[in-house]
Amino acid sequence: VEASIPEPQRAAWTKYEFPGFKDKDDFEREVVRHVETTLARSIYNCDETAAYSAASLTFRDRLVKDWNKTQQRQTFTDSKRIYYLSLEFLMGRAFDNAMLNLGAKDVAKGMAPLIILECVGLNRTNQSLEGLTELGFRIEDLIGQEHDAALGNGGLGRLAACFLDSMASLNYPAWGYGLRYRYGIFKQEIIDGYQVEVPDYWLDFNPWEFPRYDVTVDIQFYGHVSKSQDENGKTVAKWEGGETVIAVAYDVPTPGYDTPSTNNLRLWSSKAASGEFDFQKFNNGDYESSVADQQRAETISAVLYPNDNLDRGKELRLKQQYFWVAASLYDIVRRFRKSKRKWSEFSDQVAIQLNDTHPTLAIVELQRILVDIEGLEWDLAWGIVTSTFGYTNHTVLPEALEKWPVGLIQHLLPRHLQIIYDINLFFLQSVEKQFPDDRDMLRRVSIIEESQPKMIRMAYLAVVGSHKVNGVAELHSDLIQTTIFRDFVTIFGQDKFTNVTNGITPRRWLHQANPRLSELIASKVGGHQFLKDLTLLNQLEHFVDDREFRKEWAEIKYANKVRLAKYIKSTLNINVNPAALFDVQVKRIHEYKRQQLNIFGVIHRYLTLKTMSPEEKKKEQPRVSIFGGKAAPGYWMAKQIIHLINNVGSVVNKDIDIGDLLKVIFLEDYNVSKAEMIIPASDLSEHISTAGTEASGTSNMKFVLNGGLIIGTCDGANIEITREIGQENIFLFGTLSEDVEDLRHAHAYGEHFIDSNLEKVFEAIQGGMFGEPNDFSAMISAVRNHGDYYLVSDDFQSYIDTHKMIDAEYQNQEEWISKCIRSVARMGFFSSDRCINEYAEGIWNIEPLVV
Ligand code: GPQ
Repeated sequence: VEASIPEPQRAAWTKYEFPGFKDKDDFEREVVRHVETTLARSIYNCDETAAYSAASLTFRDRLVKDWNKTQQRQTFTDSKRIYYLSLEFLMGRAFDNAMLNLGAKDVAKGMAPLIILECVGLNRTNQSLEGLTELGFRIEDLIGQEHDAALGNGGLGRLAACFLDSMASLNYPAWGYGLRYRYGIFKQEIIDGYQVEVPDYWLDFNPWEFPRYDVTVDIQFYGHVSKSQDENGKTVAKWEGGETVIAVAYDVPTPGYDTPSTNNLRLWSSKAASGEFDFQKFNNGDYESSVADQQRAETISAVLYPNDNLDRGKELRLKQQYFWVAASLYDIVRRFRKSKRKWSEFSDQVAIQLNDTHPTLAIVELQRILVDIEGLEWDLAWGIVTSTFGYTNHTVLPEALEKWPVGLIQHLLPRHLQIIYDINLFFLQSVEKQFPDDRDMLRRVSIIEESQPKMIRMAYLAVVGSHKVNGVAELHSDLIQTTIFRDFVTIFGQDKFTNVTNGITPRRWLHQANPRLSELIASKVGGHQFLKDLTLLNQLEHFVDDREFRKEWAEIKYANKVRLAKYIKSTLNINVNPAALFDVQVKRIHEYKRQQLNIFGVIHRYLTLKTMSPEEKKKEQPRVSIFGGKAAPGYWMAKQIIHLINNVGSVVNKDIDIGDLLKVIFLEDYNVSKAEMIIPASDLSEHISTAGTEASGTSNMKFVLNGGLIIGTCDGANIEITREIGQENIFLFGTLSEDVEDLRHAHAYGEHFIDSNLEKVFEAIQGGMFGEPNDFSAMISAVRNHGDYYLVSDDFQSYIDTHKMIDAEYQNQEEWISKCIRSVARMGFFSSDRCINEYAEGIWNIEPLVV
């Protein structure tokens, strides 16, 4: 690295290299410096926001050093890099994570009294010891100042964030590429029981991003293609005209845990090519249209589409996709070019992973660059393309599979449409050769769906253009191979398809979210090494019967529940008993995830309690049913579900007959930071999707890792969690995925039985017990009259039976705690480190690079 600095200057550069901070004193000095100079505030009038800012900037300085070193090392060793293309990165907060990953949180904690004292202008000497201790905890308040980076909808976006953490922690040279939305996922407010969406403007002060105004890419849209012959008689295509928008890079350092490796997440922001605005128009008095171009350009990266597991096919979304993909590929190719290697070595240097089909245009764009701009032969280029890309599928739900109208692509990306047609032509020709007698096969696997209008099937394009296709849990990977990609398995062979079961980072989801549990575990398994090798958790099995250990374990869970109870009190003014069983379902609201099944079960519980005598009630297990999650703004049924949950809560929570036996809570605005508080407080969590619909689920892993048990269906990663922790430690119920089709078919032919317990629930709703019955008639009708696609009625009885069993088991706290401890001990498999290592070895062919 040093060799790049000319000899005469080298001494000066190394002599004055920024030292960072080493101890508490250094750290405090840096914080004060940032308050005084960077923020230009007096240390005596700075508030918590400023204190947060200064502390963040101090950590950021440390991070930047590691980040620069990492990038330099990657450049000079010219190592293969993995580029993770994702339209969503649900990062949450960065400050606490940076402190923990740098291993310097204790240094910061030690100085917390200083920050706070100076900042609120208190006199240190007048403070009692108690006050000091109390002030020392205020680091949590500083953490609370940070706005979540909520550039994602749910599991898919959070998975990308966990992957960044693992890739850095494992020292893989990796870049994330995404969009810098000005508005992340909306903030949810609940007003009169209804969801209301509020924009999430999060960029007021964001110390974690670095604008790179010098790193820009011109992105072209619309226009036309002209074809001509070159001197050798070869046809060359030229994409001309149209409009240009500029992509500006914003870089976010992503630190690994206990390693200097700090990778880069590059987010693109859109900006008008014509500079500020059109002065000509402005001077002519046409102010509105003078800013229109600028606004139109900036609109591209303005807002995250708030749909989860749904494709809405909006033109602006397609623009976002191409804008981000083209900027990222330009950047990747530019970096490759610097190495002066031959194009045939491209995939030795570059691996690109497509997080779902959203970045599938990258396949077409790389082919375009190689053929149209670099002049490579089609077949050679296509070989490079397919060996570069890997594609991860995250759903089999038909409404989520992306399709774009041919006409729209023709209009927006005329050259890309031609390339897609050629890719399809060559693909179908090879299929025809392979299966000459199967005409229907061609229709089925064509990238172009011959519908009205014709549509481009992005998942098929992704499969054809990648060398590996993976699902995200075993069941899901089996399902894609037998359903949506079945023909492609026949064509390409089994080897192209694989499974990589999802994982989660134990740094954020245990160490950061549940620090006391992390410390307790560390004290038993030989320190914090388990955070880097989660299989070390298995040593906890030796302590299942250790009385002291169990006691502390239970205390920690209780303390986490108390914290959540306080939060519920402060936000909703509802008292919940921390000794009750906390039963949690937090995730996006979706019919397939079946929050409706849960709330019907809660209503059944309420009705049952209402029929009980005081003596009978005494034997009942008190429960708090906690819900949280956002509905896509246009998803009417999901909003009805939220409404029903809230209405049930407002009836049940003030029913004095019921008291602590049942409380129903809807937590507003579920997000990453709230998850960090809620998950450690759960006794039981619900992962109850209709079998075969939830590709994996990842919060299921987080809940178990934090010492909670699961009620779940045989779906997604629940199945592998069961395999790992043992079926005695999980409450499974419901239809198996292989029976789902038959049941749906049977419903369609009228063989549909709704048992009396569910009938009673429906009657209560329709009788107006929870507000205007018409508000919920569609929900009931979906089950009763419209085929019950999600099999709520089929699974209802076994669901409530299982809950009954859970009540009984929870009363035996000793046995319950044993189950929790054993489960945690067996969760090692679900680290995203394991998952990333599998990608690295099986798909990316990439090695770690220690900085
Ligand atoms: N997932 Cl297709 C999303 O969060 N959003 C989406 O649009 C799609 C999938 C989830 C999926 O529902 C979960 O089962 C997975 O655990 C998660 O992706 C990560 O793979």
